[in-house]
Amino acid sequence: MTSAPSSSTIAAIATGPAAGGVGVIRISGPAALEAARRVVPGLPLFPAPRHAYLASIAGLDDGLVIHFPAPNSYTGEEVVELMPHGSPKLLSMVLQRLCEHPALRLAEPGEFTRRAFVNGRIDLARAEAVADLVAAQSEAGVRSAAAQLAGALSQRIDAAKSRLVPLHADLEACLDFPDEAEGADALVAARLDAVLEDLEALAAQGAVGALARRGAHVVLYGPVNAGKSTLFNALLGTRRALVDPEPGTTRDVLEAIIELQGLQVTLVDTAGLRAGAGRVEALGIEKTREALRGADLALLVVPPDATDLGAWRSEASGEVLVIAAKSDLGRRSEGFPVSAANGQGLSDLKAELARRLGAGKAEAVALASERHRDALRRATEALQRARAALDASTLEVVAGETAVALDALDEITGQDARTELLDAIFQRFCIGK
Ligand SMILES: Nc1nc2c(ncn2[C@@H]2O[C@H](COP(=O)(O)OP(=O)(O)O)[C@@H](O)[C@H]2O)c(=O)[nH]1
Ligand SMILES: [Mg+2]
Repeated sequence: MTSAPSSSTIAAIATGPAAGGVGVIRISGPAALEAARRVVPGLPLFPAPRHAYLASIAGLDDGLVIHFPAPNSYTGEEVVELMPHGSPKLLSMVLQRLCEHPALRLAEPGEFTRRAFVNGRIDLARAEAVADLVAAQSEAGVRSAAAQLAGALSQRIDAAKSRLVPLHADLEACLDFPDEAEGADALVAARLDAVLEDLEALAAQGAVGALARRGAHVVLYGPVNAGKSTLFNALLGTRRALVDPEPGTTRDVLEAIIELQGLQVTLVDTAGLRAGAGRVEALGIEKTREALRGADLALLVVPPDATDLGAWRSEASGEVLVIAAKSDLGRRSEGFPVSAANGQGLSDLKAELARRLGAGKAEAVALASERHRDALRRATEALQRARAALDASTLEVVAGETAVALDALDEITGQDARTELLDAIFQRFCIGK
C-alpha cells in the first residue's frame, strides 16, 4: 500500500543550480512551519494561508515566505516556501540553517512529488509527468507533459476503467446467478469491443504523443555521394558535415538537433552504403545500419540516376521517405524532389517531415514511458482473450481476463503501486521536485 503517512519533514532547494532573480526553498511535513520560523523569526504565529509575507530570511536577505497549510498544498502536507534572491550559495546557507532543526532532513530526488502521490493529490501518471515537464527540451515536449500533468492520460484510463468495472461486476453476477445470465453474451461482446476500440485508439495516439515527448530520430542514408551531407547541412542551416565530390567522405555518424513546428528532431547523417569500402569506412557503414535501427523515420537520399530502390529501402526496418536529391541536375519519377544546392523543395521537405512525425499533435495523449505502453498492451491482450473466450470458453474465463485488464490499467495510474516501482519512478526526478 502507498498511503502510509510520513512523519518526517523534508526541505530542498526547488529551483535550478544556476544563479537567478529568485530562488525557492521548499519545506514539507508536520514541522514545516516550526522549522521555517527558525530562519524567518518575523513570520506571524498563525500566518494567513497562501499569503506572501515579506520577511528577513536567515538574517541574510529579505524575501517572500508563503505557508500552504495541509491538505491544500503541493504535497498535501504542511508546506512553507522561502523565496530569497536566487544565489545558489545563499540558498544553500539558508538550507543548512534549516537543517539544524532536529525534525528536518534533506529531501530525496522526487520526494515532494512522491508525497503528493502518496497523499492522493495526484495519481501516478500525473506524478510522472512532473519529471517529464521539468526535463522537457522542446515546445512539443512541454505541451505533451503538461497535458499529462493536467490528467489527459489519467482521464482516458479512468474512462476505460469506468466501463470495465461494471462489466466485470455483471459478469460476476452472471456466474453467481447463472439462471439470469441468459442472453448476456451478446451485450458483453459489444461492451468488450467498445473498450477494446478505446484502448487501441489510445495506443495509436500514444505513439504519436510519445514522439512529441522524447523527440524524433530522422536518419539520412543512401548511396555514397547522393548528397546526404549537403542535405543534412541545408536542413540545419549550417555547414556541420564535410561535403566533397570524393565518395566516402562521411565515415562517422553525425547528429544535430533541429526543431520542426515545435517538435524536437535529431537529424542523423551517415556514411553512404557501398560494397568494397576500406576498413574505416566499413566501420562507418556498420554505424549507419545501427542508426537506421533506431530511426523513427529514415530518409533514403538518392541521386537522379539511382536505380533499384527496393534493395535500398529494405536496409531500413521502419518508415522510409525517398528523397530525390540534386533535383537541379535532373528529376526522377519517384521520391521527394529536393535540391540542397539551390534550396528548392527544402521547406516543403521540412513540412513533410513535420507531418509524418506528427508535429503539432503534442496534445495527443502520450504513452511516454515503456511502463505505460506495456501496461496498456497487457490490458488490450487480456480483453482480446476475454473476447475470444466469449465464443469458445466459459464466462469464468471472460470475467477472469476482464479482471486482468483492470489490474493492468490500474498500474498506469498507480493504484496499489509497489514500493520498488515508486522508487524506480521517482529516482528520475531531480532534488526539490
Ligand atoms: N548539383 C548539386 N550537387 C549537389 C547537391 N547536393 C550535393 N551535391 C554535390 O554532390 C557531392 C556529394 O555531396 P555529399 O553531400 O558529400 O554527398 P554524401 O556522400 O551523400 O554525403 C558534392 O560534390 C556536393 O557538392 C545538389 O542538390 N545539387
Ligand atoms: Mg556524406
